[in-house]
Parts: sequence; structure tokens; C-alpha cells
Amino acid sequence: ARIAQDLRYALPRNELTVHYQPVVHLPTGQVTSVEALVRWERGGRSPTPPEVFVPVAEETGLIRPIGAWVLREACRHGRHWHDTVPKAEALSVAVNISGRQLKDHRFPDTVRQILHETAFPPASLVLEITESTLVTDAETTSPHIRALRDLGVRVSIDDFGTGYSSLAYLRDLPTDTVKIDQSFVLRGGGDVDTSLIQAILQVGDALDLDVIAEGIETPHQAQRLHSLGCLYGQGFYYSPPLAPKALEAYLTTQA
Ligand code: G
Ligand code: G
Ligand code: MN
Ligand code: NA
Repeated sequence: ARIAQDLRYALPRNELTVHYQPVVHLPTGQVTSVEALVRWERGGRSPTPPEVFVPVAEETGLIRPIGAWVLREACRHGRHWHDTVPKAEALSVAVNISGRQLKDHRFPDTVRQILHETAFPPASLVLEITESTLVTDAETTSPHIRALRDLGVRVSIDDFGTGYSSLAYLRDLPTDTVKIDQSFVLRGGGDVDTSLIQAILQVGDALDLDVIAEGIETPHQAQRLHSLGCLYGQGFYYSPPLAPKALEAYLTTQA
């Protein structure tokens, strides 16, 4: 209850920030996109992680203003990096979208307005939707995904391999990217996980989806994923999520 109370004031009190984690092209180390991750600094108290407050935002409906704010920040920063960072013109920005946001029939229009306001190119925006959100309430969400795709926005399936979507369902969804859940990478090394990662890479290949591995913490994991044919990855080995200024510095040293 306390979290719900405080969360109502988080936006007006400027307690929310967005951090960005680089996603790299494994063969070259080039940053191809960044994932936006919201942070909450609660006046004086220890930071509350998004695993804790995003579900509360969903239950209370606060996800609508908070989600729109995160999207606007991400597009605004993305526009700024396109304009100012050498070789960043093609950088994509990925934003996590929760189930309640996607189910809201106004959501595609909110995204359209934010793209217009920030002059961020739709093709540079990626919406990350978890596999379980995609499967739940598909009759409601599928038309919204199509409307978003019609804006030119791209869609990524997050936490892939942890939900229950059938391959036929995935085939018919207009998506662009899948993200291999970090549990497959972190446990890595074992034969079973290697086979599962290979299976996911083959599904990506068959459905013409880019595959991003999450949770890469060691050079060994990066090497192994690369050798399995995975082209993109993110994780603490490359960089943790960074505040906008620090991300800008990271991009600049890469360029
Ligand atoms: O670092 P990390 O603690 O940021 O994120 C934890 C979880 O919170 C992840 O599952 C991530 O997808 C989710 N998350 C982070 N930022 C956002 C956001 O802006 N919106 C939504 N819906 N989820 C987010
Ligand atoms: O669920 P989603 O994939 O959106 O969540 C991203 C989460 O993973 C964030 O909490 C982010 O901070 C975290 N994360 C990013 N890189 C790593 C990593 O290398 N190892 C671990 N354990 N977590 C990571
Ligand atoms: Mn994500
Ligand atoms: Na994920």
C-alpha cells in the first residue's frame, strides 16, 4: 500500500529516471540498440526495483502515465543521440511494454503522438513485449500489435523461451526480434541449455527474426553464443544499464 501511495507522486516529484543498457553486435562489438529500463529513486529511501513497482503500477493503473513518460524519455534521448553522437544515426531504442499498456486501446495512438512530439523515427523504436503478455488475451492485443506495426514501430518478444507460445502463433505475429531469456545464458555451459539456445536460434532463423541473448556476464558466454551463431547480445560483460550521460559517453568511445 505504501508503494502504491508513493508511486502516485513519483512522476510529479521527478523521482523516475530511465537508464539504458547497450545491445551489441557480437562479431564486431558495435552497439546496435539500447534497452530503456526505468529506475525509481524514492526520496531518501533505498531505490525500489522495477520488478517491485512495475506490477504495482499495473494494478493501480499508474502504468499508463508512467509508461507514456518512459516512452517519451526514451524517444527524446534517442533523438538526441541520433543528432549528436557520431555513427549513432541508426541506433534503435527498445522500451519494455507491460500487458496492461498493450491491452489499452488508446496505446497505439499514444505511441503515435509521442513519436510525432519527439520526431523520433518509428523504425528506430522497438517495443519489448514478453512472450507471456503476447499469449495472454491475444484477441485484444493482436490488433494493437498490428496497429503499432502500421506506424512503422518494431516489436520484440522479450523473455523468449519462458512463455507458452506455439510456433504457429509466433509465425502469424508480426514481430522482428526475439530476446533469449537470461536464464538460458546464465546457467550456460550445460549441454541442455546449449541445445535450447540452438533451438531458439533455429526458430529465429525460420521465422526471420533477429535473436538477442540477454544476461551475458562473461567473455566465455559471449564467445559461446557467438560460436553458436547468435549475432546480438547484452549483459553486464558489455555494460550494465547506464544513466543517459554515461550511455552517451559509452557510445562516443565506441564510435
Ligand atoms: O534492471 P531491471 O531491474 O531494470 O528490470 C527488471 C524488470 O523490470 C525487467 O523485467 C524489465 O523488463 C522491467 N522493466 C524495466 N523498465 C520497465 C519499463 O519501463 N516498463 C515496464 N513495463 N517494465 C520495465
Ligand atoms: O526482463 P527484461 O529482459 O526486460 O529485464 C532486463 C533485466 O536484466 C534488468 O533488470 C537488467 O538490469 C538485468 N540485466 C541486464 N544484464 C544482466 C546481466 O548480465 N546479468 C543479470 N543477472 N541481469 C542482467
Ligand atoms: Mn526487456
Ligand atoms: Na528479457
